[in-house]
Amino acid sequence: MDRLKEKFKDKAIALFTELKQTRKEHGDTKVGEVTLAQMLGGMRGVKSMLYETSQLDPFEGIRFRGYSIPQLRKMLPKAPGCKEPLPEGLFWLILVDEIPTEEDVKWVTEQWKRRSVVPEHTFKVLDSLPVDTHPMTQFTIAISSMQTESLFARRYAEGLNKSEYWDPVYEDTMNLIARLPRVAAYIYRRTYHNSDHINPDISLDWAGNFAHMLGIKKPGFKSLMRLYLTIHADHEGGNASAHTTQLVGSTLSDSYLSLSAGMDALAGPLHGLANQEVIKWVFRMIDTLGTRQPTKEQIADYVHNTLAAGKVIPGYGHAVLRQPDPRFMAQKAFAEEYIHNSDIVEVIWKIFEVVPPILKDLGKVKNPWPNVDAHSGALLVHYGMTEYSFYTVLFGVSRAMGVLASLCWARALGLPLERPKSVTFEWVKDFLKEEKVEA
Ligand code: CMX
Repeated sequence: MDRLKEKFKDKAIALFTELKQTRKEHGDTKVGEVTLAQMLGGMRGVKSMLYETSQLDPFEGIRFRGYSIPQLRKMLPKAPGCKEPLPEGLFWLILVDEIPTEEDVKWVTEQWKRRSVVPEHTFKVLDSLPVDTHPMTQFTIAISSMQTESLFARRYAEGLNKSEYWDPVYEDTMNLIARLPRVAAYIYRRTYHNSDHINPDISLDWAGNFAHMLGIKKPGFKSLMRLYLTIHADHEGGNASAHTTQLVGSTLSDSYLSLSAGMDALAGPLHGLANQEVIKWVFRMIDTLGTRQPTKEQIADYVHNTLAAGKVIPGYGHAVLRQPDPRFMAQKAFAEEYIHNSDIVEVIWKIFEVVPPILKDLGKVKNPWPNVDAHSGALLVHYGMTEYSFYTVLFGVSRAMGVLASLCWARALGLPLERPKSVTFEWVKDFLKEEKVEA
């Protein structure tokens, strides 16, 4: 058994035992109540999932196994000559709740290299799609097409004991994460570069090799990819991509099918697709105003026009956060350190000054601050990746680490099929009538 799997197994057995005992002793303890507003309002704040790998605080933002992004930028191992963390280290941390050593991270890099061969039929499936198919659609199709490789599906069909589910889910997870950069780069090169594909460079780490296969040569892009793929990985369990992966996985669909479903959720404009919507909105603003250096007054007018047209300001607001997203701030810090004299980055920073007071004035927006998607596009444009329809695929490659590590935990802890209760509006009205009578 490999070293990461062994560690995971030990931790999983310990938590499984503790969880079982806790449920037995405290199963009837209430952890909260659900109001009608929560039921009709997208279940905000309803505590109803167990999800081990990260936790979100409205004011502090994300913590991966207790560590903030600034802490991880310092603590996680790095590639030679690069100041940004290696995503391999984040995966190790969220899977087994330990900061990895340099050696651990090198081991993950090697593992993912060895497991990175994409089945030939996946390339054929992609090549059969119209080239203007949205990259996120290509991505989810490619992930589903690799399901032919699922060890979990094969071993389940052979009659797997449920105490062993976690084992092939771990194997599928490692294989799938290893293959995603090649799949994503293939989609990018076929869609925007006439299928002029670039072979992997096996001397590089997971994110560095991804940057290489995308074909973006500007110095600093590999560092950006290492940071980008680290900070987008996980955002606790209730967000749409994580929850979808967990829900589909709870039916014992394998890692491939579960991730593909999660990526379908990420592809919506209120979730991951917002990163493409932000830059599209910024480009349109620049075109409409006829300048790459708009004033704050011009931006404010444009924001008011967007709102008056009944649209949201992409990249702003959040279902949980109530402060500027630390993932936004990490990207801003990256730009302050490495990017000088970029019109597009300056525009993002001016928007950051202009939008929050306008959204606050609306009186209904609970969080007027930028989220992760408000900054990422400007960084990518700076390095030469202007094809914004691809941006959500980058988010997806990273998010796979969080949601699949959590899927390993879900199977190791024996979490059951998810099946919440729904009611009709008729039921709600009857319930309210009865409540009134009793009061
Ligand atoms: N621009 C304009 N209006 C906004 C807004 C924004 N950026 N954010 C919220 N609002 C509006 C909502 O549409 C809602 O209006 P109605 O009552 O008329 O329907 C009202 O403010 C209250 O919404 P909320 O409780 O503050 O926010 P929600 O939890 O319902 O929604 C989110 C959160 C992210 C969907 C929302 O803020 C939004 O649409 N933002 C823009 C899209 C975006 O950036 N999404 C990416 C999120 C991060 C990610 O998942 O990647």
